[in-house]
Amino acid sequence: MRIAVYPGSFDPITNGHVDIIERASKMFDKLIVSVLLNNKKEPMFTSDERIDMIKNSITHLNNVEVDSFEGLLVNYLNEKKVNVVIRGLRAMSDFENEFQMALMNKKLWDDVETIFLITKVEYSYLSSSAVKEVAVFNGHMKDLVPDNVYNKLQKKLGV
Ligand code: COD
Repeated sequence: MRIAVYPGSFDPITNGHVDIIERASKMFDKLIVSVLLNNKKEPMFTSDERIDMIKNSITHLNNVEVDSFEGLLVNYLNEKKVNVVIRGLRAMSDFENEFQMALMNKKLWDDVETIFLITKVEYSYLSSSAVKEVAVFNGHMKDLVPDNVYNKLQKKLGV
């Protein structure tokens, strides 16, 4: 069985993430979307909220599981017996960071392979932080995130 892990902060999941999940789910028998719990970035949403939002955004995909992990990604991959990591690339600015992360993971576990999926043009400007900023200032973000995330953001921010 071909299995891959798509790790991230997903704070919150955006339409850009969903697009990567949909495309990766067609390439593998099973895709595990996994949320980092002990992120050094201070998240807006709790891990349970982030996991729920991902689950609610991918109900149309039956080979995708949602999970979480703490600590090093390679340790988690080892536990799961999965050696393929999916990441998304938007721009050159992503590349540097992603390249470094992929090399570090490979250094820690030589069997790890990272597959980069290029964003769709319409999502190339989209990030969780941009969505949060737009939401805080009550800007239009209905087209940027799944409906359940839009509702959750509105509730959280009281807008
Ligand atoms: N279009 C395409 N791809 C996108 C889009 C978009 N619009 N938005 C985001 N993405 C991609 C990102 O480029 C990224 O590849 C992925 O989706 C997830 O994005 P985020 O922002 O939700 O998650 P990150 O980048 O904060 O996740 C980082 C990890 C948690 C995976 C990483 O920090 C990690 O593995 N930490 C564990 C510690 C570890 O093992 N460290 C060693 C390696 S340095």
